[in-house]
Amino acid sequence: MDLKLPEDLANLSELDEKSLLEVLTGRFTQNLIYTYIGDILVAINPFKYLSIYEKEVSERYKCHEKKSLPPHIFAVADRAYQSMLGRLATGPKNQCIVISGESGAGKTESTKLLLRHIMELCKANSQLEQQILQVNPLLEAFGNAQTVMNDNSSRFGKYIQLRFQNSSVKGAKINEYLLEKSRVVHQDEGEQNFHIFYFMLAGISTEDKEIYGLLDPTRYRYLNGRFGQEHMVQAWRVKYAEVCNAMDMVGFEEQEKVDMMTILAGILSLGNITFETTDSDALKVSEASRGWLKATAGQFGVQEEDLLKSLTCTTSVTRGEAIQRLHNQQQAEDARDSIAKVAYGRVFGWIVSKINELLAPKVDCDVELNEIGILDIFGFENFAVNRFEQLCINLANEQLQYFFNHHIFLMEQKEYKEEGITWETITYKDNKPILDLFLTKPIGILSLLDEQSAFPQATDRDFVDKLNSKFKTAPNFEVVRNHTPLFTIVHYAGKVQYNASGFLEKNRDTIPANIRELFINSVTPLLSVLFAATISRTGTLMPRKAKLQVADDNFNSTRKQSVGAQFKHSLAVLMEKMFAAGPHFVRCIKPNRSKQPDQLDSKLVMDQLRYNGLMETIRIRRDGFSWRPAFKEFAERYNILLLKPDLPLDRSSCMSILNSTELSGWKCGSCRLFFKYWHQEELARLLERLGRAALVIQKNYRARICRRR
Ligand code: AD9
Ligand code: MG
Repeated sequence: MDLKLPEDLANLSELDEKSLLEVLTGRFTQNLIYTYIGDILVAINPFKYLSIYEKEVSERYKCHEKKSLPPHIFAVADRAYQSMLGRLATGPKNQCIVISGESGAGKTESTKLLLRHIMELCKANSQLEQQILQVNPLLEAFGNAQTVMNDNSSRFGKYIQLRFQNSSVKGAKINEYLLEKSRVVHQDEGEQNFHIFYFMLAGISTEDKEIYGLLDPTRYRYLNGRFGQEHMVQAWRVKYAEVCNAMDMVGFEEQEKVDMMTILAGILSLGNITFETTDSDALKVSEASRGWLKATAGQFGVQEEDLLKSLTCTTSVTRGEAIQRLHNQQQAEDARDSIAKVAYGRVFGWIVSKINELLAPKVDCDVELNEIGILDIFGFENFAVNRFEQLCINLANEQLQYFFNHHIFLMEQKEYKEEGITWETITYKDNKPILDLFLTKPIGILSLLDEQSAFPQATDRDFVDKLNSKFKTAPNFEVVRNHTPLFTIVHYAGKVQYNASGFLEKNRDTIPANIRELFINSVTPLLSVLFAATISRTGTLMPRKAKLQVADDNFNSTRKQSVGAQFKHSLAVLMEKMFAAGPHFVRCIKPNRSKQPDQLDSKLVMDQLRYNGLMETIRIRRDGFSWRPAFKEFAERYNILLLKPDLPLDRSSCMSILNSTELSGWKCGSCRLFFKYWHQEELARLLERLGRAALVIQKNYRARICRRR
């Protein structure tokens, strides 16, 4: 190992931005994309295949000592797994691996590698292992798309929870967050619709194409009338076969697959329906798209007149009387697009709940299961135009950064203070004020948005005016003077200007009653189930007993929560779970914006190091004590080192234990001990040595007994 290129940045003798960048660049040019900061892994996206993920490598990283092998993503998986089994140290059994980084930095690829290695570690039975591994290609096909930042960008967030009974995996559960449904009907320049549409059109057989009523891909408006060049089509064809295979492996039934594809075909046809006004000012489906109307009705399994009605008018019930209001052209187009979005969103939600059903652990309910969760969300985004989706995505990233800061800086330094450890406080960029700006009640951005969404007459402009008047002096908010409703937020990762057009509508996300009714009456079984049932918070489908509700999406509540409120709630639930688990961090770095191998743009990388607070992280890992067990916790586990299991669980026992070892550099506070991150491994080694010695003694003892006989 080149001494100037340490594997652990916490060992850097000179700590400044320049030397930090030099080390990371030096390592990157030698294809060393992984570097530690103590127990945290920094990963730079290589944008090329590296032969560091083979089976032999994975073997070497099983139950290894951290210092004995170069930094690797497999080592993080190993550490999480060993911690869950209580082999490494004291602390909670449940673990979470938090992967962060901007769009295209490598989070999803890291997630897949982590999953793969954990499956290797627990020697999962082959069927369950395959099912779990096949979840990713399936979710990616339906939930990822090409954006200007990443050709395989996750357009939803996910938390994968692997459930274990002792050391063996018993099942998995996925929570998904905020699929970007608007992509189904609109994509910005240089972007695409969800992968599955292209995979399907490229891979489907001529026969099935006819059955589903699919036509030439370039005819579809929702795909912008474009398809790929031959080499892309080839690759999509392979992907389609993979998706079909994944569905089979996970356990989807044939009819369900057929229904799913038919609904997708229906969405594409629906997008081609256009409207025109007649001489008498009435609205009708344009002559050219009558065929599309017929096709859509067939694919959705609904009556053509019913579909037409739900596109061209709204029915509302006032005092028991149904009143019909005719749409104008814009309203009809909006109705068409909302049908497409809601149908796609429901299919996606259904896939996730189906996966959860199929992968639910099959164990008795009194069996204790432990968990390793892997969080892979959509990375921080800053596009030419940033909409409601970007606001939610960036809020999720703020929340993650806060989680990181809280663990690494806040809790640690608070304990030094409480326990009287001499310590020079390390300051870090606290993003709590930005989180408060979003989440505070009653005047956070999301509450204001809900307040405005509740007024039917309110406009996006009104919302921005409210923001401007409430937050004009807030440090992370900037007023934009423009006739478009714009505002700027200074995020931890940089300034983002948001365009609030469509915010209220997206936040309300209502489905008109007649659209729901249309689908409930569909003869396509899956469609009618999707709309007759609602997907519960636990992800399973629940039959709906109540009569039609005017609006609802994912939750089984009589009053619909707004999208913002739901997202806020699911983030809070997620955080609660994560705060109770042992955390492991992977910080992904994007080396260049052009997605090229072997290119590192120093400014881009430096920006990420700065906003991630990497310098401060190195300092705290170098000088700080990341493992801080209470006396009782420590003595309980390690008094065996003195071969006196009955020692009292107090400070003096801890001192006796520690003085019997050669460990140095630890400190003792008033109620707990303070250790460097590497002490955990040294103690684990001592325990192991003791275990081995005990085995030898046992063996000799048995041999003696046998001889005596
Ligand atoms: V987003 O927030 O979902 O838009 P991610 O998930 O951070 O983003 P992703 O993992 O999708 O990024 O990585 C982007 C691309 O970088 C991948 O499609 C690969 O082509 C490439 N990549 C990332 N990590 C690796 C790796 N370890 N080895 C090789 C990689 N290529
Ligand atoms: Mg991703």
